[in-house]
Amino acid sequence: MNALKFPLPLLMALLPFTALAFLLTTACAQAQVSTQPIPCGPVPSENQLRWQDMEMYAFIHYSLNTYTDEEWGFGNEKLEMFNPSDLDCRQWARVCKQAGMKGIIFTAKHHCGFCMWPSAYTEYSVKNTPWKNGKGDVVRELADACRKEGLKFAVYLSPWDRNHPDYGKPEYITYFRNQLRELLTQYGDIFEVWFDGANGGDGWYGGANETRRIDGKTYYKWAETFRMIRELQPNAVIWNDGGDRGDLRWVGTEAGNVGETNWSLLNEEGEVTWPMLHYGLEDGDSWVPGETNTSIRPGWFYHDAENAHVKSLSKLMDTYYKSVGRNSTLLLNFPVAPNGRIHPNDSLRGIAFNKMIHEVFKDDLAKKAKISRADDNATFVIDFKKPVTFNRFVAEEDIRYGQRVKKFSLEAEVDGRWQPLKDELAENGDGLTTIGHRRIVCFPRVTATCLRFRVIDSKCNPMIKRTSVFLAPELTADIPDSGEKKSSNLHIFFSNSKQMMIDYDQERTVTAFRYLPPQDTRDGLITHYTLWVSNDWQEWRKVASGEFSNIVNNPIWQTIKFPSPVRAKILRFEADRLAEGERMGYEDVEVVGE
Ligand code: FUL
Repeated sequence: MNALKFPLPLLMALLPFTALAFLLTTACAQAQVSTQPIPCGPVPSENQLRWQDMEMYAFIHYSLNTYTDEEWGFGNEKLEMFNPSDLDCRQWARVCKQAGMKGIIFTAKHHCGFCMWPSAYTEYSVKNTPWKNGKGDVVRELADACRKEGLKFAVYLSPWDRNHPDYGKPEYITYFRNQLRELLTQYGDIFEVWFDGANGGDGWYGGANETRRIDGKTYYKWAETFRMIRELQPNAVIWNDGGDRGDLRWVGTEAGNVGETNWSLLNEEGEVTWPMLHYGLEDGDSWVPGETNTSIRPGWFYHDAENAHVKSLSKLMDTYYKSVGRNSTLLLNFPVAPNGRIHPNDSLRGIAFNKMIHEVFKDDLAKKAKISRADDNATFVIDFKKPVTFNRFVAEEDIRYGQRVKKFSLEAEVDGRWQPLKDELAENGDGLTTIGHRRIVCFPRVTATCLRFRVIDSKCNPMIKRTSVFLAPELTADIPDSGEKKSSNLHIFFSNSKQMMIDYDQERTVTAFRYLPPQDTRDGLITHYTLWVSNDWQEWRKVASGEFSNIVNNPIWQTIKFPSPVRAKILRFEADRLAEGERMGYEDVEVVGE
């Protein structure tokens, strides 16, 4: 038997589970069975391994923004607004569970500073709202609901606080840690702590109403805060998007995908650039796996206007393949509606998503096949014995010993001839790079008698834990909703680099203006705007001005609703601030009328 020429660790590395089980029963294998494989480069901690196995968990965004129709609150929103008629954390937990989520991360405090629990350190919390006469605690209700539904619970605590007077001063860090201590000591086990790096500068700040910029790397003194987390919640993983490296990394986009090449590594020190976030760092010195966060609808918070834009099933499946299927986890957001419940459009779609995942992966076609290792060291041949139709291939590395595989190939034997398969979701080449915890390769249906999986390049000997093959049902293509151009009937021109004129022939009643920013660049992306209307090009009336919150990370359609409908023939859209560059950019605009 060929295999006996190799030491056991190497053999374990090369063989799939089924073959391994066979090998371990042979006399030769028994003699060496206690030998531990040697790790290859950085390896995950127990916490990171447990976290990675969760695969999918939910975000829940709910705060005062839910009542102002905003994505980022300014910090002076009225507490009276928080009085949900039907708040039901059990419903959130049930929906998330049925959607296949293993836990929930809750926005205990978003950037507006409003605390969803009665913190002892601020008056800006549920305790001063009419909801339950100030006796309520959303964090408690959700933590309890999660436990009842068998879900894990975690918290999002925004470092940026647009309400707090001390934000920007050293005193604020004490406040922030006091709040974190409350969350880490009063609500049972927390599986993850989420610190958002966003800071748009301006805020209410106790009435100062000004712009406060901080250095995210030094201001929050993360090392000390991390020590506190390790002590109070030793099993929690830390997600940190600014400053010191946490246990997990952002994947550089909120669109719901990580690179098809995805190393769970980064360097402990030094600058982290966008490609490092998106693809990891092949030679990184630390294990920092990527978490793919995205929302089930365009925004993170609930907006009535998005009820028809909940992501389609095929979009969600695409997200799954580009996150869990690319060695990442999926953190999928469900916003809570003003009544205090997850909207039925989101819950039904979430549940359908989970059903579809089960449908796709219910029958491993490789189970009935004969899996053998060919003469080459890292080649697996899955012999179905008869023609079998499939379109998904899954490989998993035993990441306890590091992430090893750099490149692999897949070939199907059709009518006696081997033909290469390529990842149809790949951005580059054939897309067959890196495996990690789980790699799902999607390709058009093929009917073949054999499938050949070959590790072409690997850091150390590959340790493949499992290989499987599936036939996913075809999903019909989506009709784009917000993707189509809306501006076709408008005359648009620029009177200068930061001023767009929109003329629509005749006077109309206008209720809103919508802006879709450039999609692949920050250059020209408008963060602050002013909007004017006119009927004659002479007299201009200002109808709105403000900020497009979170537009840089999530460049979705932005809607400026007018305080009351206006009659106008021309709109003037001014860019007061750009994320980058000198010239305003747009992908599309829309004038909404009666
Ligand atoms: C972003 C925030 O600014 C958004 O509001 C949201 O919370 C998202 C998850 O992270 O950076």
